[in-house]
Amino acid sequence: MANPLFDTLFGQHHGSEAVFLQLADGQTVSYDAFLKMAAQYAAQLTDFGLVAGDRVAVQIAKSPQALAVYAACAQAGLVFLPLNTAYTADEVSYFIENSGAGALLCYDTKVAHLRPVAESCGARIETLNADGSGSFSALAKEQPDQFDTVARSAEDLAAFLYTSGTTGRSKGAMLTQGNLLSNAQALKAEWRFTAEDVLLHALPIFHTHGLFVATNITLLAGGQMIFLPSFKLDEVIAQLPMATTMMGVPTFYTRLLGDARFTKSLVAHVRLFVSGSAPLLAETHIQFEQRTGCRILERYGMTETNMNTSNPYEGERRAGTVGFPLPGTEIKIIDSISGAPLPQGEIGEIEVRGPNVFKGYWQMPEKTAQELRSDGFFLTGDLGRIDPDGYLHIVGRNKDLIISGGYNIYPKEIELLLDVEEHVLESAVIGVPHPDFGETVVGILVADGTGEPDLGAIQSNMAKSLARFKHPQRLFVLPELPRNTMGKVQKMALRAQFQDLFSK
Ligand code: MLC
Ligand code: AMP
Repeated sequence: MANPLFDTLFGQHHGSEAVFLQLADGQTVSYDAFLKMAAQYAAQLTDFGLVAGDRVAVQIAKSPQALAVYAACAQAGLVFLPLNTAYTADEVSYFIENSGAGALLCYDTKVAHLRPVAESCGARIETLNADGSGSFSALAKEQPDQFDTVARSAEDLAAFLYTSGTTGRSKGAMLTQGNLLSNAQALKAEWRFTAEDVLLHALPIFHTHGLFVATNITLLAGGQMIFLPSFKLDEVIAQLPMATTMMGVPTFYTRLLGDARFTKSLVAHVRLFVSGSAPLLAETHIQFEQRTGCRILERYGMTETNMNTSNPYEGERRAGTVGFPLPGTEIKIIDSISGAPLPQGEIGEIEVRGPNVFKGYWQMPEKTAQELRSDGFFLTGDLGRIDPDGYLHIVGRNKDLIISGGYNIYPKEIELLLDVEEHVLESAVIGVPHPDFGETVVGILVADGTGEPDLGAIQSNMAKSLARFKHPQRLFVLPELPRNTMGKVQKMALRAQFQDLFSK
């Protein structure tokens, strides 16, 4: 096959008048119209001088046009690099520099901030706004709506997704065409997706969940998506009666359960609800079944690995577990110090191997070697155990990571900024339970003895560098941080101290 990802997901729909996207305002986009737009975008990106393997960074709102840029990259053999729309110009600058992107697409409102960095890196910068307007789409309109698909192999790169690290520096996870395609094929079969399916899509499309899991499966099956710009409760409730499937992070489901309009009859046509990206409380799973008669299907994945495990479509969906390895994927539970596999039932670090596992971190061979073993197993940093029936339970994390509303936040990145604030000697950032987001960010500061840290000024400084969802919701000053005999900060003790801060 000339280009496995494009041909299998997109190319199969050439000429099809079937609906691909239903928008909130009632408009629809057919597969054919979508592919014509993608062909124009592919031609335009190629006209910028980009060639196969070049990176295209995008920080744009969720829209059919934004999704067409993904399709265009696949068709032109370019590497799609989507960025969270909440990232500040500082954050985006790092991704552009680090990836060596050849082009950056952003909103009209951000172009002035981002132009200097794009130009200093030699990246072409154009705009694409939420309504589809912008300099990029204006140029692309002049292009032919047919494009000769660029030949690629399953081993070639299709996307870079940046994931933060415990050192505070983000790493570009390199995903191949084969990674994405094999995972979409496994999930389509496991979750029984067909052309009859209508997926309610309210996730962002700059992460694995909304971009690959939801979109690639729908494309493969030839189904439709109700494509909402974001998760807004009223809109989701209005659209649910038209859907057959929905995917979301746990916050989606707890918010739905908090609304009296969310009833069994509202979701009578929905055959499948999928949850992932963060732990779904067993309590939410049970309440959901009591309210709707449906059992949420929980699965487990990562940016680096796509999806690894899933509860069964048929058979028991066990609350508090993430099910079984997907076909072709292997899971091992190991002792994180010795690396030796542990006996069944014991808690250890989860390792995963399979066609879904990424190629490594962009230009970080040492980091790659630490996490991706030579035998192909990837160290997830998650702690788990396998029960006697083979279900994987995720019991914690071996990595210092907070997951807030499905977004990953690495404390180190925030601590590095807090540590250089005036009158701050040191800091520790922790995740504490939060009724809406699952976990949220709290910063603990120790003063340096020269004066009191100004918490208001510190919060505004955070806003200059960090996306809003990473900002500490609360800051506290303590006389000292709890440490063990080795001098290591005891975050467990801090989490215990602040665990009830946001309790209902
Ligand atoms: C928004 N805000 C958040 C937040 N999202 N704060 C903490 N955590 C979050 N996740 C802040 C905003 O900055 C704003 O702050 C306020 O909340 C309201 O903003 P909003 O835009 O109205 O947010 P809301 O609609 O409430 O969004 C919450 C959400 C959204 C849960 C719907 O975050 C979301 O769609 N999350 C999904 C993330 C996801 O797709 N993860 C998949 C990763 S892939 P203020 O103070 O200005 O009001 C992955 C692999 C795998 O993990 O296994 O899937
Ligand atoms: P990301 O790097 O954003 O892809 O986030 C991946 C991390 O999300 C994993 O390493 C897990 O810690 C977490 N995660 C994903 N799915 C689940 C789940 N179903 N239950 C618990 N944690 C999950």
